[in-house]
Amino acid sequence: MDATPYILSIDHLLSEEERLTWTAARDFCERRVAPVIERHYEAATFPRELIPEFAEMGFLGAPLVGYGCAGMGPVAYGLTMIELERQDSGIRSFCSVQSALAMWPIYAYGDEAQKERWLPGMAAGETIGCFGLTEPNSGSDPGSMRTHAVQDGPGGDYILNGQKFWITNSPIADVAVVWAKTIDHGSDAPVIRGFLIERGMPGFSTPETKGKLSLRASITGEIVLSDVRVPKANLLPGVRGLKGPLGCLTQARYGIGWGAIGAAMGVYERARTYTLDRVQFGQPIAGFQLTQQKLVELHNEIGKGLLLAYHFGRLKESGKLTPVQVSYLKRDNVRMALEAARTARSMLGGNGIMGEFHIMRHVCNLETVFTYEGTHEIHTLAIGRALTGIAAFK
Ligand code: TGC
Ligand code: FAD
Repeated sequence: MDATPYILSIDHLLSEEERLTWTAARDFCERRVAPVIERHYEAATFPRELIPEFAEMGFLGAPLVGYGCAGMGPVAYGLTMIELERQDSGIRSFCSVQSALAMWPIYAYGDEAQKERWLPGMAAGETIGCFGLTEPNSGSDPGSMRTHAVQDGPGGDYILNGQKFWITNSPIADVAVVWAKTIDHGSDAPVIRGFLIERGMPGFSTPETKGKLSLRASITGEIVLSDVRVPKANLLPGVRGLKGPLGCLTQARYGIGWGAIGAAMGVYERARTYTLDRVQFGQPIAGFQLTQQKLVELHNEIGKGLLLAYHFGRLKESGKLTPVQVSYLKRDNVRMALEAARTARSMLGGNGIMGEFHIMRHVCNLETVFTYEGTHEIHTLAIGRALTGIAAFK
């Protein structure tokens, strides 16, 4: 009997261009990422050799228009995130950080000189960016950050001091978008501003964080700022306040809300294949009712996640997507993917913990995805605030 892995199809809802983008991304990821990812994960290394190919595929700065970027629509962009994360959340992370957290703030808040200086090289994968918001004592509550900038000298340079923690790509970054408190001329209240810190600036260092048991194929580090002198030209002029970094997070969380579906698809498809092959008690374990129930739950949850992402993708296209809708997407699809990965792992029995079956890696990765870009709890509270009008963060 021939059986389909998916009953729901969204193909008829996609444009020809979106379908082609999806197929090309899947083909690329299967050819270039799948064969090397487990090796990199075990060695805790990132496949840097693939960066020029990510650029060629248009994955870097994908949704941006001009400056060498692909100008993908929100749905096409989401579909590429699915394929990257179907292989590994760390690979999707690399592309998310470059596109949504490093390039997007320059694109949205930078002046023309900053855009022309940085964006083409970043789209080409020649310049790597990172995003420094989290600090050792400031995670879910970024408004409590201590990193600060003080203006100094006739040229209006800034002197930055502080430490950022858990920063994806910082050890390999050429430029870091760093958020710091400063006091604007003529004001006495500190305000959060964005700064472009360049590799090589004295006092700027990015030690690597070792020992992660999750997202091992992604490089994570700190940003240490010790009296770093930053020219005024490196201040992002277009935004003031916490809405600056939160605006970037809204872009990145949107991509994660799609990417998580890819991780869930990957583990579901492997569990389906495995349980059709594996025989116990004289029949394939996919023939047991309890196994079929698990497959059906995984399958149906993926379908709902995809429809949610698609719906919000079309809203984004029309410029109507709100931050709380993005919280809804990130929260629900990541929870779904993490639960799917744990269930799929159990369906492979002992083999479920082995690297060669590619499920345990997703379980471990999704623990990070559940936490970064706003924890599951923080998104719960953001949605709770929208539903009740009461902020329960404090
Ligand atoms: P709140 O008073 O709500 O807002 C302050 C200002 O920001 C605006 N705003 C947003 N703007 C855009 N997008 C959003 N999602 C926004 N949320 C709020 C808001 O309108 C307001 O603007 P204005 O003009 O009135 O000043 O701020 P709050 O202090 O109450 O905080 C709310 C809370 C807790 C939801 C927020 O702080 C939060 O999201 N915390 C979580 C922090 C977080 O997500 N960190 C992520 C770090 S980066 C990362 O994890 C990268 S992982 C990289 C990878 O993929 O590898
Ligand atoms: P905390 O904020 O200390 O939270 C700990 C626990 O308390 C969580 O369960 C949280 O939900 C809960 N909690 C906190 N406040 C509340 C509340 N009000 N109500 C209920 N529960 C609450 N950051 C960057 O800036 N740039 C990056 O590139 C980046 N990359 C990352 C890569 C990795 C691998 C990881 C693990 C993290 C990364 N982060 C990055 C940081 C990430 O965004 C933070 O870890 C996350 O925001 C949570 O902050 P925290 O770890 O300090 O946890």
